[in-house]
Amino acid sequence: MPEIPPFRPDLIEAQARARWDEARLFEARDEDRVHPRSYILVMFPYPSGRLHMGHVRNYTIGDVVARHRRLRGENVLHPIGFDAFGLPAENAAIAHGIPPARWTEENIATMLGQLDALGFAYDRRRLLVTCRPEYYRWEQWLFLRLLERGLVYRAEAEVNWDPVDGTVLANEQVVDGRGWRSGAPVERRRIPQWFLRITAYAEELLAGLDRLPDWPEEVKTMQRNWIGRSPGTRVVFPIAGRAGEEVEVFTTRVDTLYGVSFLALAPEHPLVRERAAGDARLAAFVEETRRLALAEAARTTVDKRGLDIGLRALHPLSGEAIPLYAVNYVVADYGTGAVMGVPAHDARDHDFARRYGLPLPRVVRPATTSERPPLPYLEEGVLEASGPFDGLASAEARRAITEALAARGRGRAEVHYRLRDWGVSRQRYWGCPIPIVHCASCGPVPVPDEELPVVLPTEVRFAGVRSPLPDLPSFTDVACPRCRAPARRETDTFDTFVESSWYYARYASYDQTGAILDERARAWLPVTLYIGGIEHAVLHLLYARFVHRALRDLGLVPGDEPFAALLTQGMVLKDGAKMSKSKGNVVEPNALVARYGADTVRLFMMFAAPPELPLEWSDAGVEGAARFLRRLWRFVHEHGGAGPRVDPAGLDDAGRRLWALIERTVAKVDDDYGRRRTFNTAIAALMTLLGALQDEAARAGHDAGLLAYGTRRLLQLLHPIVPHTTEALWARAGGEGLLALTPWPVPETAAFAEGGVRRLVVQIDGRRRGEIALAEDADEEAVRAALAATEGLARHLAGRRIRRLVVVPGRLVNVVTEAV
Ligand code: ANZ
Ligand code: ZN
Repeated sequence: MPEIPPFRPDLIEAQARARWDEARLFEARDEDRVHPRSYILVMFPYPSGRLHMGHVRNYTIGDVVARHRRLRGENVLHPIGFDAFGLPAENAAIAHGIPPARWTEENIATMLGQLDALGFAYDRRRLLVTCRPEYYRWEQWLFLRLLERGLVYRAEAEVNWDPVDGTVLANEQVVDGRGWRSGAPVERRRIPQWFLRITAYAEELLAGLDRLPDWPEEVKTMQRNWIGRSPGTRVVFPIAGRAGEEVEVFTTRVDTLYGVSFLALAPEHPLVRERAAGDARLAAFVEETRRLALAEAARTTVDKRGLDIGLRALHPLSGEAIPLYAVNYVVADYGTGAVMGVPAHDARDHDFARRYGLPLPRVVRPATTSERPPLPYLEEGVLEASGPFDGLASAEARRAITEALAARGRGRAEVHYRLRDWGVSRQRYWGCPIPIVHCASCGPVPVPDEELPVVLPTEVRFAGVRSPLPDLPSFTDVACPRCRAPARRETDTFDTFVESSWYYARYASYDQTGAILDERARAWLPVTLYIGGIEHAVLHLLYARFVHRALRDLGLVPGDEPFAALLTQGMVLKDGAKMSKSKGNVVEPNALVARYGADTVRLFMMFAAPPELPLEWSDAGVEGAARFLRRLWRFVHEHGGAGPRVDPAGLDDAGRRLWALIERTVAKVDDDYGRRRTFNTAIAALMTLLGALQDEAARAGHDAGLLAYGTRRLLQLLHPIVPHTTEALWARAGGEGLLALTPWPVPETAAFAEGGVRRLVVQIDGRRRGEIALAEDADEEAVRAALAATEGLARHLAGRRIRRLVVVPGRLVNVVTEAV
């Protein structure tokens, strides 16, 4: 027996990759109109400088799916890029004086090397880097189109202001309420910023979720809650003694209208501001609550406080006088920024009314019992003490009361959303410049298309935290595009979520210099399967769904949704905790690949857990994966080989059983990689198959042909997971050419036949091309499957369609084909 060469991942992996690269296997074919297309997309990384295990898991899943589909004959688009703008590059520049552009590009080069070393089958021509002008110029172009369509506006919004460094801080730069560099208490300031009108699509974004059956339920629920559709009523309360003035509230429980005992206004409400001007106590209260800058969530848990602002409102139906309070638990930017206080039926109002001794009129009682449950009673029920509406059920009462209000011009039905418009301005340097010029006489003026891109200067010096852009006259000082007077360029840059909201489309038209997208985007989209972390369930995925609709309305992309199916991979854990730098429990992919080779890492990752579940890191598991590959290596070298053709009719019982196992495994693994996406169970089946082949090899009187055939099937099926090792073994197992080019097997169903099996000669277009095994009672579908599954035949059928199929029982299959 010839000596078995040592298993050297470092050598065979580089060799396999060189052969694939030479064959340009992974380039998606834009022109191919014959093969079915699929677009497998993984969430692109931030170029931090190194891959972490979460990336490796995400990208291995994508790679297995992409390779499997390609082997099945699909034309697969599987690209990679970098989400390259963002704060860490700026922080590195501040800390070490390296320009963000250089830091970023160096990291990208390093990470591309790491991705290569893992054997990911990307179409590298399409590499997309969002901080390069050839990418972001189209983002600026898109922003201007949205502006034309009324989907962009400018409004004041609050930012974190560091009074010592004299700059706006990102949320991540505020630590315990203080600036991360200065340590000064951070203030809230209102400044004008740019917004994208995502709320214009709120209803559509919500309804679209019902048409995404291949998205995880969990993600859809999170998006529904984020959008937060809330049907209710707008109610108008006139102000006593002030003709024509009124306070409007939004309520989802207008059935409790007769239980109102006060109106609660946000401290930012115009009426509160007006009253505060002449009331020092009120002014102090407003100032204090505003400084607390309570997030919406916090306002529900805060200790409820308020101040009577000295005005009375009139109940819109009963005419009763109601006090007005400025309170700390109503948010300014939801509904109307004012709430009708119903202490008997709302928990927050209840707390408040108790503290200030306000009445608690009960107006809803349970429908089913005569008991009076304790207050606050939050359920729906039947109305009482509600004038003409007594006895109505809550839902009915809402309709009737809304109608009565509408008839008096005091209200109407309205739908509100929790979703806010998307603030895209960042007062940061390392981002895409917003293509606007501010002119003293014309106001904000769009940069003309011919002047795009507005290039971000990369030769900049950081003196502290502040963005260098506002202090760079070569950037800021421009002529107004409209009136030519001296004007100033916008120095805010885009939120980096803007780049990631449309990159999936640009991969299709990656080299298009004349337009943002072209007909290739229409051909490739939507993404067949999008794979990434659950942490992007809301913002990124919602922004991309919004921008896709905007692109659709510009006629640039097909359909309503960017991602037909979504897979959210589970976290990588170590000792039960998330693997992360801050926890100090990181295993470096680099070091692991250097020690074991990429295939061991890939195999462990895919075997340790199904993709959606958390994966517990285990050194023993990695060792186990390495052992399996060494076992495979030895086995193929000992027993692999061309072997004689299998004659199913000549197999003994044990042989028949092995053959059936081989074919069953083909069917199972295909289903596991495809429909079920349970890569771990596929691997388990393949481990069983290797065991069975080893047993067969040890059995006296085994069939050498069957063993060789089974070994080739094993390598084919393992290939998407451990592509390098199987490629290196393919020739040794009697395979021809590149394994990565060998069509995916189809199970020979004859192997499962209860009765006898016959060998039939196959003639294709008049020539004898080989033989197939068929069950005696095989139907036409089984014949077709057997043709596709048989090594050596598929080649003659590639790119052709079967026009006629004639089976001469027991002897011959005659196939006539035509070109497709
Ligand atoms: C009276 C009432 C009685 C309410 C009752 C609830 C129960 P969602 O589902 O979130 O839309 N609300 C309205 N605007 C608010 C604001 N700016 N800040 C804080 N709370 C606000 O909830 C709508 C309900 O939240 C509204 O219905 C209002 O309180 C409150 F038994 O009005 B309700
Ligand atoms: Zn002007």
